[in-house]
Amino acid sequence: MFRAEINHNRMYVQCSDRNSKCCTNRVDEKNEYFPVKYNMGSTASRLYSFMTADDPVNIVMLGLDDAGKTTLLYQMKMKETVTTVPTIGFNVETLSPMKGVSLTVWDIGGQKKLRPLWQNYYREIHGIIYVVDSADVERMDESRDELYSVLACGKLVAVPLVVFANKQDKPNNIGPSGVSNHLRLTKLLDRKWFVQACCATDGDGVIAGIEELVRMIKEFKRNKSELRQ
Ligand SMILES: Nc1nc2c(ncn2[C@@H]2O[C@H](COP(=O)(O)OP(=O)(O)OP(=O)(O)O)[C@@H](O)[C@H]2O)c(=O)[nH]1
Ligand SMILES: [Mg+2]
Repeated sequence: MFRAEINHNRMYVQCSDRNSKCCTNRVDEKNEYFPVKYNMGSTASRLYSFMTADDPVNIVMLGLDDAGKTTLLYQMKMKETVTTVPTIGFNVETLSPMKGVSLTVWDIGGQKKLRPLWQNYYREIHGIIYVVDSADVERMDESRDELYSVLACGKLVAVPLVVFANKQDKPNNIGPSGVSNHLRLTKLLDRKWFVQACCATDGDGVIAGIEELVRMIKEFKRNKSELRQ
């Protein structure tokens, strides 16, 4: 858990576990959110603004609680399995999954009471990762409804989507085509999307999904800049 406060145009972030405090320049006049780097619910170790990067690629990672988002984030970042706790707030990491590519990934807590907050992170987003527990058939409809609420947001028009059909190691999983059917992905005609089977705990399928997302984001950015010309 951490607490953030604004004082004299500086942002202070305090972690309850280590009682560490650090600050950065205030970056958002509207107080919408602040780009805080926060590691796995442990230490507010770095603070930075992705807005100042030359060619930022910002990705929001969403999905129901327990889908495996945070596990996936750190598998992407460190190629390791980490022990997670339910995310209250968010984790953010910058990844370099391949040469010349730098992605800022925002992993937002998926508990029901936190989902109304997802929309606070939809600014300047170039890609969406949606994580599904492929073995949680009971909550597949809930997951689909949440996905469609996300995609209905005007700030995410045409933003490419990769659905990670996670937990493929679980014996009762419904596979990527089952996830695709439940989520009715073929109905999505207004954006590029892709379903990737994966296992966040051992890393299977993770890189393949990211490669596909990067390919789609490049196309999305190219189209956007062509439209501006
Ligand atoms: N068997 C299996 N378990 C997984 C996999 N990915 C994640 N888990 C487990 O699922 C549980 C939830 O994982 P998290 O990454 O914390 O889930 P989350 O989506 O971040 O959840 P919230 O932060 O509450 O939104 C943990 O016990 C993980 O170890 C997977 O591929 N296979
Ligand atoms: Mg989490």
